[in-house]
Amino acid sequence: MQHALYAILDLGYTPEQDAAHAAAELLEGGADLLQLRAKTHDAASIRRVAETLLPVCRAAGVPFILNDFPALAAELGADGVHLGQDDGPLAAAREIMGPGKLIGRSTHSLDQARAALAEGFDYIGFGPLFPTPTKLGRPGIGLQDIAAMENEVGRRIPAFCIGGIKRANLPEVLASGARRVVIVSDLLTAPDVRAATREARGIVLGASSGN
Ligand code: TZP
Ligand code: MG
Repeated sequence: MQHALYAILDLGYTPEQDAAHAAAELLEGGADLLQLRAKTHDAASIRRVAETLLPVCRAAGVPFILNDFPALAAELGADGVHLGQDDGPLAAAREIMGPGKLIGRSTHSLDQARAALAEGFDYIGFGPLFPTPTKLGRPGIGLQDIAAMENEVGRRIPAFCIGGIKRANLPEVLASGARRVVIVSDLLTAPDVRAATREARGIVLGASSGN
């Protein structure tokens, strides 16, 4: 299965100077998409970090996605941009990014997932499934809508469950119907990022064998 494990290099967990090394470990561990997420950094530092991550992703043949900033993503030559519910319509980002780029949307309900599919996004995030310190202030949406979301949306565009997912609860998330996941803190805070990523990937792919 393509793009089953989406990793986010979040500068809230990884200091700027360690970002390229952590990204390399995520990719060596088998992450097959990488996003840079930086909620409290200025544009200059995001640009600086992105410029170190891009060649790491290129060397691994993994798409590099920038969170939040379509213009910067386009300027850097990123492979895509990720937009939240409040980050504007797809058409505006598509216009800025040009053709052939991945544009993803965060969704927090089945209705929002349906809307993102209808609008034409290339992929969605769906969650947070569980409350998570990585995205404070958002309630967990639980596991009960995953199967319907996969059936309606995930069969048409890649749908990544996200939020509070860890290796420890991954089997439960997959058993609820998830086929692709984003994992942030459980990988970035692991003593061995590469080994943790490899383990997570093994769990996801194990569940999808035969699909
Ligand atoms: N969007 C919904 S939950 C989340 C984002 C960016 C954070 C997921 O991080 P973690 O550490 O895997 O819970
Ligand atoms: Mg955003």
